[in-house]
Parts: sequence; C-alpha cells; structure tokens
Amino acid sequence: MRSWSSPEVPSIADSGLGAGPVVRVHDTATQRLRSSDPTQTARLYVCGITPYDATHMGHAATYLAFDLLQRVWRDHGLDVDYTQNVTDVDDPLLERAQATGVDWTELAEREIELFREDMTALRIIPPANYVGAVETIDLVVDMIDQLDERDAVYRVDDDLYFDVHADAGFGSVSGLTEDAMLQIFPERGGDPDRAGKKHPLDCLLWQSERPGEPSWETRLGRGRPGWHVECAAIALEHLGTNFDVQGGGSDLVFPHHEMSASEATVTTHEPFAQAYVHAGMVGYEGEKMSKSKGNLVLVSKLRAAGHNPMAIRLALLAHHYRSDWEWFGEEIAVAEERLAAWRAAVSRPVAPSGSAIVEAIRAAMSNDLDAPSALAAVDEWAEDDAAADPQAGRTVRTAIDALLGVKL
Ligand code: 5CA
Ligand code: ZN
Repeated sequence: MRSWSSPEVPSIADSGLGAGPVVRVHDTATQRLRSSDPTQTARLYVCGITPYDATHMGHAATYLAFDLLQRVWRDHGLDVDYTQNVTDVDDPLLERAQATGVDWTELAEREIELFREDMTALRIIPPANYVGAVETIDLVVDMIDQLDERDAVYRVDDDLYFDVHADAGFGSVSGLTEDAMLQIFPERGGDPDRAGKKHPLDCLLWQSERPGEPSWETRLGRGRPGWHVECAAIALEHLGTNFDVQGGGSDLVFPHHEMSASEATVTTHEPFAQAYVHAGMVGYEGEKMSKSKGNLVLVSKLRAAGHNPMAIRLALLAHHYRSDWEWFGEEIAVAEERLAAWRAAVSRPVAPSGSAIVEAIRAAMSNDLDAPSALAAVDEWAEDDAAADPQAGRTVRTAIDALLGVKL
C-alpha cells in the first residue's frame, strides 16, 4: 500500500566531517549491545499499526526509535531497506468496526491515513515497503504450506496451528521461561486453553471463516491469516532471511516476535533476524497507553492544539527509546522552549565550534540511540557563548536534522 512521503535527510559528510560511526543497539535476544554494520544495505522490519484508532504517543515513540536507527545507519554511509506492515485485518479492528457500525475496511483506511499524516508531520522516515495483511494472503498461504511440509502445522476444528516445538530454538528471542510465557500468552492474543491443541503455547496460523467476518477463499479453506505469520511472511518476502533488525515495542517481544521468528526459522532453516530491538512502553495516567484502555494522547490532537510537530518530536527524544516512561502534558512546553533556544543558537552569526558538538551527537546516537545525551550536548552548545566559527550554526543545524530529525 501507499507509504508516506520522506523527510529530506541531509548528509553530515557533505559538511566535510566524514562518515559517522557504526551503530550499537541493544538486542533483546542476547541482552547485549551489538554492532550493526552490514555491508552496503541495512535491512529493517518494524511491526506496524493495527489501524483501529489513531496514532498515540506510544506508537510515535516506537516509530521514532527506528527512524533514529536509520539515521545513524545512513550517517555511517549505508542504504536502508525498510519494511513495515499494517495489521489491517485482526480481531480488535473487526470488534471496533462492529461496535461503531463502520465498515472495517473504511475504519482501517481512515486510521492508516491519519497515521501517515502524523508520521509525515513528525518527519519519520517511511518504509520503502508498506504492506497490509490483506495484500499478503497468498504469501501467508504459501508459508503455511511450507510449514506443513516440515510437519509444523496441525488442525484444530477448521483452524490451523503452528507447533512451536518444531523449532528447537523456540524461546530464544524473549528468553522467557515456559511459565512466564504461559502467563503472558493469553494477555496478548494467545489461546492457551483451547481444546484440541497439542501444546498450550502453539499459535494460530490460519483462522477459518467466522460468521459475519471477512475471509478469503484459499487452498487452506475460507479464512484469514493469524497475526504472527503475517509479519513473518511479509518480512521474508521483502527482506529475506537473517535481516539486520526486527523492531517494535517491548509488548511484542512475546509472543509476537518469538512466534514470527520460529515460524520463519522452521520455514527457511535460517535465522529470521540478527538483532531484536524493542522500544519501551509509554504510559499515561499510571498505565500503558493503549487503545484498549482508552488512555490515549493522540499525536493528531497535540498537532490540532497548535503544538509544533518538531516540539512533539523533541518531547519524545527526551526519553531513551528503551526506557518505559509516562507522558505528562508539561513536557511539551519544555520541548517548545528547547526548540526556540536551539533555533536561536544555530542562527548566531558566529557560534562555538561545530565539529566537537557534531562528534558528541554522533557518539551519543551510535551508542544505542542515546537521544537524551545528544539533547544534553546540544543544550550545552546552545548555552555556550564563545564565538569562534561562522560556519558552525549551519553545520550543527545539519547534524541535528540528519541525526535527530529535528528541522530547526
Ligand atoms: N499490528 C501490531 C504489530 S504487527 C501492533 O502491535 N499494532 S499496535 O497498533 O498495537 O502497535 C503498533 C506499534 O506501537 C507496535 O510496535 C507496538 O509495540 C507499539 N506500541 C503500542 N503501544 C505502545 C506504547 N504504549 N508505548 C510504546 N509503543 C507502543
Ligand atoms: Zn508484527
């Protein structure tokens, strides 16, 4: 489906400062920082929205994290091949459509369009491949067939399940014990108690047609794809195996990323991704911000209230992508002040030298996307009243745009 338009990403190297460093990011599977330094092209998959409600600050924080990763890769001289899905047919979307009396395809289209507008306003780099589940039915059917050839599929009534123990490495993404998995699974869409399953953690691959729900006629029968296999099939199709980073919020570590990785590994006999990178959860009023809880701070509402998207972006950048944090409304005023101070600082006719601050931003961002440290370094430079270099303002403006995505 249509992606959104890309912000311009200027090149720091063009300012005569060479290429930036290799990025190190935290990999959930190994619990370590890993250097991500592919040859030529970095391949990234990030789990996209389920479009039944508008973009909230939690979504924005997650997509910002992977925008930052791409900026550091690009600064290092790499191309990026980026794929993101849209879960445009799934239970929560169908339930919301039913409850509000709206056609599910219209609801999805409307929310996807609002998401595109929010992402564009926040200057988030778009995926080259933006792929809906409903566009992927054939790929999913092919993948389930391949899993079946490997004896990893069984039937419960007319539904198809993945046998998680077909993958000897099952559990290696989350590192959770089986007890912990069993506790989380039902909270995140799983059905451990369904009669007829071989193991409670086995997950749905194909759901046969339910009355009143959308379905597709396929050689598996009429039905629709399960959630995890959707992302596995899209990622393998567009990026191949062993791609550089599988990303999303930390609520997706288990079961979603664990299951997708197992399904892909059993299908291809190759690792799914080299690193699993997860953004922390943004909360509001004491709980995780979520559509189901209704405690949402919407990007579109903040924009409509007149807040500058660059201030919204700066408010998000003030938190490390891996930390869980809670949104308090005052943060936007702090970000607006910072934006004004930075704008004034880069406009000084003669400013403190630019090369040291660019190096500081690069060092912070290549160290597990440490945006708060980069912001602190820019604040310090902005407050410094030494005057040395008439080019510095322009160089620092370029670096802030290239690596932090903030256009001053
Ligand atoms: N469609 C699936 C992924 S395939 C899904 O999780 N959709 S979502 O709309 O619920 O979330 C979209 C993305 O935002 C996911 O990467 C999710 O991990 C992330 N996300 C959701 N809620 C929050 C939150 N409160 N804070 C940070 N990230 C969040
Ligand atoms: Zn996904």
